[in-house]
Amino acid sequence: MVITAIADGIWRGVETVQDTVNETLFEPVIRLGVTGLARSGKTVFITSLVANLLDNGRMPHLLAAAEGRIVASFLQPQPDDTVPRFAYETYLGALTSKTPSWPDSTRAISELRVSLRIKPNGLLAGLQGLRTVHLDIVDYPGEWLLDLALLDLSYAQWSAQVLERIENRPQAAAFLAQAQAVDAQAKLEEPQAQGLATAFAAYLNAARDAGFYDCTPGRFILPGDLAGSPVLTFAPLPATDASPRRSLIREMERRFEAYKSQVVRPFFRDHFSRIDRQVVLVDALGAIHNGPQAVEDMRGAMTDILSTFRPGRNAFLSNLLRGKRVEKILFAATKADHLHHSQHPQLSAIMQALIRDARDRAQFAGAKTEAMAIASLRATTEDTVTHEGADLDVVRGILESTGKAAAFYPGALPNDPNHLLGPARDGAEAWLDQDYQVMRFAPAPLTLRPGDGPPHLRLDRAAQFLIGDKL
Ligand SMILES: Nc1nc2c(ncn2[C@@H]2O[C@H](COP(=O)(O)OP(=O)(O)OP(=O)(O)O)[C@@H](O)[C@H]2O)c(=O)[nH]1
Ligand SMILES: [Mg+2]
Repeated sequence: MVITAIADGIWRGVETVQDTVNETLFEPVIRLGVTGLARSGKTVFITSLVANLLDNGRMPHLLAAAEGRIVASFLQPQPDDTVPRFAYETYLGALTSKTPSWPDSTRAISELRVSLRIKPNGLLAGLQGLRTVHLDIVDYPGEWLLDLALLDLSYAQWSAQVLERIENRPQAAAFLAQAQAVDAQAKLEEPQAQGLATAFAAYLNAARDAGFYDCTPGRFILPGDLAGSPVLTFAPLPATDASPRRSLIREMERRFEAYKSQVVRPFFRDHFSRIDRQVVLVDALGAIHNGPQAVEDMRGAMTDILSTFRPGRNAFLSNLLRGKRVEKILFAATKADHLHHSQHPQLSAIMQALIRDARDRAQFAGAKTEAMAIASLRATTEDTVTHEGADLDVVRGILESTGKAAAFYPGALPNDPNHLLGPARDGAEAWLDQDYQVMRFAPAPLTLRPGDGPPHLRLDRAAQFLIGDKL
């Protein structure tokens, strides 16, 4: 018995060594980060991407798929044991059931590994056998990226910045009144700290709903399992001359530092720093519908997100990355199936103008960036109707609110993106000559041919940009 156990132990050891050698030498791993602000379409994107990699009949612009070189693709256990698994089967189930529905909102990080068996191409095609490429997809909230800026600030600096920024925002009135009323130098009373933190979180949520993106600390909006813990029980307070021991302000400062070291840094260290390719999803049509202010905010968010990927942006991060950097970043406007394809070039042009601007402002150099308009899961069909004597390009779908079929025309996007971005930059209150509508369509019931994934728009081009060169 003992001998078997030893032999078994040795055998395992050998196996493990072999596995690691195999993995690093012959089985490349691509870590693809998928992020975006709340409701931007991350969960639907990953679900449809994976379904379309497993059945790649609808991926003609992913070259390896078009050339028939993806011989097999399958889901595998992910490498990280402590990160929740992306609930692929549940989400796909919801999207493809008889009465399809969109997946529920997700609030934290999750991960999924898809492995692809690939036939090599080019000169080596005849000489080499099949290769395995692992794609580790990591879904995380874009709000967490914006926390990077906090690392450079002391509690006093952060408080001053936030209080100035929110001074005139109606959503912040209740919190500000509370913050002015407390005696920050008095001894800490926990209910008071909790009251301030709750009011501050309520402000952040209201601001986010009003379309502001600068709603950090990110975990106040997406607390996950940290809800109620001291690292989330702080708020900005006006500066005081002194901060006596055990005072409210001293404790707030301590918790702010704890948030940085125990929440922000671990995320960047354990997850962000390992990403090779990144897609940032943007609900551009939603922002355009909300008006110039929301578009300007979206531009700001894209600049801030891009600047987190700038090597040297932050000492902590440069040290962590030590020269490793994200190689490709795709900004994708999602839900393009709300537009007839005759308007897709305009939406793409708006995204391209936004990222050019974000690159300039973030002084971004390095990773290859690209912008496009996609629909992860196409919920509409196209039609042309006659309206007041003229042809109008519309999309048709089932409205989520009523369950009824409807034709929808969102408004004409300008050919020159500056006609939208200019007024947004100049602080216009409303669009001058257009209103842009949005509608929520339910996912359409699907009948898929064998080998086909769910219908989409340009998901294959997105995949080609992100991982095509590694297949
Ligand atoms: N028509 C259409 N709607 C989409 C598409 N992708 C997402 N949506 C809509 O956008 C909503 C949000 O999509 P999710 O994928 O859940 O977004 P998320 O970024 O994961 O959201 P959170 O988990 O809340 O951060 C969905 O419920 C749909 O209403 C798409 O390709 N087409
Ligand atoms: Mg989600």
